This record gives sequence, C-alpha cells and structure tokens, in this order.
Amino acid sequence: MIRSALMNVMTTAAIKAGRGLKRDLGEVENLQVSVKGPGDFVTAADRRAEKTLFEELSRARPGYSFLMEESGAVEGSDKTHTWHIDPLDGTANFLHGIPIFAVSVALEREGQIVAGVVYNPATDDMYVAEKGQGAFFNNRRMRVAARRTLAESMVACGIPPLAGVAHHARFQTELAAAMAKIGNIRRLGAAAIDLAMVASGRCDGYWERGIKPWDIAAGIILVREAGGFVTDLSGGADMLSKSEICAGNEAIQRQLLDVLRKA
Ligand code: LIP
Repeated sequence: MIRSALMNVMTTAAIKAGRGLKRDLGEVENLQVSVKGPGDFVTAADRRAEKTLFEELSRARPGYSFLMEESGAVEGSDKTHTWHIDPLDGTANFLHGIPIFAVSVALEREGQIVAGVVYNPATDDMYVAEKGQGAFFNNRRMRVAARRTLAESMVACGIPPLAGVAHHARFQTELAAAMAKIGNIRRLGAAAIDLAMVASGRCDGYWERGIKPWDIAAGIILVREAGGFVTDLSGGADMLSKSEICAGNEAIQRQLLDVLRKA
C-alpha cells in the first residue's frame, strides 16, 4: 500500500465525502417512486460531497488550486499544484440508485498528474496510485490484465447520453467496428470506475469521447501505475484537453486505438 502523507490526505478526504454519498444513496432509492424524483436531491448530494472535498483538501494543503465539476476553477497561491475533483462521477447511475459511481480526486503537479484516488462508497472499493509508487486496489497491488487479443477481451466504453447528441453518430460507427473485433463490450456509466476496472485487470480496455478532465484525471494515473497505457484517440497525450481517452495494456490499447481510428 502507499503510506505517503499525500495519499493519506487524499483517501481521508474521499472517504469523508463518500460517507455522505453512501447515506444519500439510500434516500435516492426511496425517491425513485416519488413524482418529483431524486433530481434535485442528487444535485444537492453532489455539491455536499464537493464541499467536503474542498474543505478537507484546502485544510491539508493550503494554497493548492482546484478544478471541480460543480464549482469550477478556484485559483490558489501555489501555482504548481492543482486538484482535479469529481465528487460524484457516475451521476446518472447514482440518480437511478445504481451502485456504480465514485469520488475521484487527482493531484496535478507542474502539469503532470502525480497521484489519484477513485473511491466507490457503495462498495467501499478504494483504488489509489502515486507516481512511481504503483497502483493499489483495497491496499493490494493491482496490475492491468495480460490478455493480448481483442477477441478474448472485455472493453468498457462510454455511450453518449441523449444530451451528448453531438457524439452519437461517431460513437455508433466506433461501436460497430468494435463489436466486430472485441469479445465483450460493457458500458458501466462512470469514467473513473471504467479506468479503475482497467487498472485492476477486470476490463482489458476502455474508450470514450466527450468526457471531462475531472472524470479521468485520477483514473489515468491508476492505469499508468498499474502498467497500462493511456492516450487520446489520435494516439497522443492530450486526453484532458481533447476530452477523449483510450486505455488498456500495451497490446490491447494499441489494437483498440487502431480499430477506432479506422472506424
Ligand atoms: C460521467 C462520466 C461517464 C460519461 C457520462 C458522464 P459525471 O461523468 O463518468 O463516463 O459517459 O456522460 O460524463 O457527469 O457522472 O461526473
């Protein structure tokens, strides 16, 4: 396991935010049958989790900047460190009471992601990684899967929501090409969880367009420290700025990228 002061700060904050989300998930399940539904409640739960993370991380590391899904950018006095925060990644799953969502926290130092935490409060699953220290799932070292062919692989993807209509046609083309090559394809609904599945060897690859930096920042270092590869969909390293990602072990990531680029 990683015993650094930084990882202790990040995991403590994620667990504290997750405690509230786990409580709120129970209420969300009750609200499914209400006429109004849980929409406003989930927004409030999301913001409560983000407030907890902001307070905990600001107290532990004063001066760091923040990029947060709900509150946006907060510039700090320390220009070399930025937290990337998604307090509730997999919001639609949470809204429907589906226990596949995560608190995602990443630290960027001088332009490089150096630490990441992805925590699913519903299952109490903690995925962590720190640059040069390896990647761990519930304190046990994790590695990407060793499968070498797409035909034997399970690959996660992001199906654009109705609101993501700009990505619909491209995704349908990519999915048709992927289905012709890949053993099994899954849509889990949370990018941070998708990347944690790749880092822990449960999924062999993952791709998605139209995601936000805070969705993937922590998952990127999980995969890399677990021995995997991550690029944008042109094969470069601009995942955060291009809002797109392709991840896997070296063989699968290369083959998956090739299928998508030819689609
Ligand atoms: C979600 C991502 C997911 C994507 C959804 C949404 P959110 O993030 O984790 O991979 O397909 O459209 O962007 O909004 O739940 O934090």
